[in-house]
Amino acid sequence: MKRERSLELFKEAQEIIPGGVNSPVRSGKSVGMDPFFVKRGKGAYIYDADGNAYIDYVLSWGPLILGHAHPSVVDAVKSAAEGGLSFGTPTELETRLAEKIVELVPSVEMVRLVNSGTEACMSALRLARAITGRDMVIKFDGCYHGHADSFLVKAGSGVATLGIPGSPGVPEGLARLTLSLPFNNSETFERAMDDLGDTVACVIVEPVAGNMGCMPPGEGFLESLRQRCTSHRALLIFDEVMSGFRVALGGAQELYNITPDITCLGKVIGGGLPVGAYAGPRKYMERIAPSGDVYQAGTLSGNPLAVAAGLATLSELDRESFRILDERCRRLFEGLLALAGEAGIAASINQVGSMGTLFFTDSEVHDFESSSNTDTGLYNGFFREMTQRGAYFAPSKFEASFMSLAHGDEEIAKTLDAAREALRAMA
Ligand code: KE4
Repeated sequence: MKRERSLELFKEAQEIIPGGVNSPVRSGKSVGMDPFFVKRGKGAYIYDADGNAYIDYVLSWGPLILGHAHPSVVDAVKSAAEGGLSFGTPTELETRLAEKIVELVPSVEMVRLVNSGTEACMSALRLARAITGRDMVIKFDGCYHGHADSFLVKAGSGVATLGIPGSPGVPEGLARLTLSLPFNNSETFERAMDDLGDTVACVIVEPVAGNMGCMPPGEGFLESLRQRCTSHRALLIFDEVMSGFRVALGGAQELYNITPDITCLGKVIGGGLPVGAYAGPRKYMERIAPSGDVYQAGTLSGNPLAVAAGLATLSELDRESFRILDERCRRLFEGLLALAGEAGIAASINQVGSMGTLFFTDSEVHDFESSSNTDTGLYNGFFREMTQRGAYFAPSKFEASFMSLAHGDEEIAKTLDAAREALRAMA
């Protein structure tokens, strides 16, 4: 597959954009392959600057649940644009999108729209600290909540030691207010809450994690978070930026029947344009300015084009959509697992709704440590072999791959044919 034009564009970009990309994971650094530059997308496919076609399993990292350039989304954005791009005043469609989110997400009575998942999570954290008057945050290793300082924290040396900065520029003093614990380990979490619970403002979790590969919650884990947060009067924040409208119509909170105090959303609710949201019961959300005293603001929050794209996307989704997505995604990943077995390559899969990951390991993957221990070389080899054959999976073993409603039987068959050859070439 020739990629001369992408290589030229990448060289140019690297001169004036850090790493040549506007978000690190796009660089392909972790899979040892320079990125291709995309010119357009349609349905399940993207087409690069050299005219190569790929079945897209990244889907802009989750937002495109309907596939690329869905007619009703494109039409909604076009007609919004004809009326002007941004006003900095309230517009009716923002209320309609908030209404849709309230209708579909069980725990939500009120919504504040922002521009990204990062903004949603950092604002939810500020709200939780204001409501409880406490500073401590508990998160989980391998979960990603955007790049706000309080979340760029590595687990301390010992399991229960306070956080250390996960990036230069994050102040020690701030990192120490975040405790990062092993995901899916209820016992460690409960011990930490017994010790610190009354100083904890919130526990934030990806209820189905997608930033250490796809990682479903283990038996009783979410229940333990809910129970301990209630008993210690800490807020439980579900970061559903990725799992929202991706694992079920009502997100992971519907799928696992757990009620969080605050929900963070993004990706699908913008349909590919920049929208994030944090949401929850009225009693909490009314604390947000200007109805309350917790400040948060944004020039382009609720932008008319972004809201039009999000509303058009959500309006196409129903419970049948998620039955179809789950069936197809399961068929794809079970097919990949079987082909790895045929090639004599140890593998395991995690799949929930329309997201999944093929891990190269002979054991079950249930947390960040077991995900880290999977074979990176084999994953990267699989990624490169599949991309060469026109199937674009997540360019990192720590990312999830996604399907859209545009991925049908033909795409699954073509992908499994490519995987049969790829895995044989790797064996
Ligand atoms: P954004 O600020 O990137 O819109 O959202 C941050 C975020 C928050 N919460 C979860 C669960 C997320 O997955 C994300 C962002 N996801 C990454 C991919 N794992 C976005 C891709 C990127 O960083 O370029």
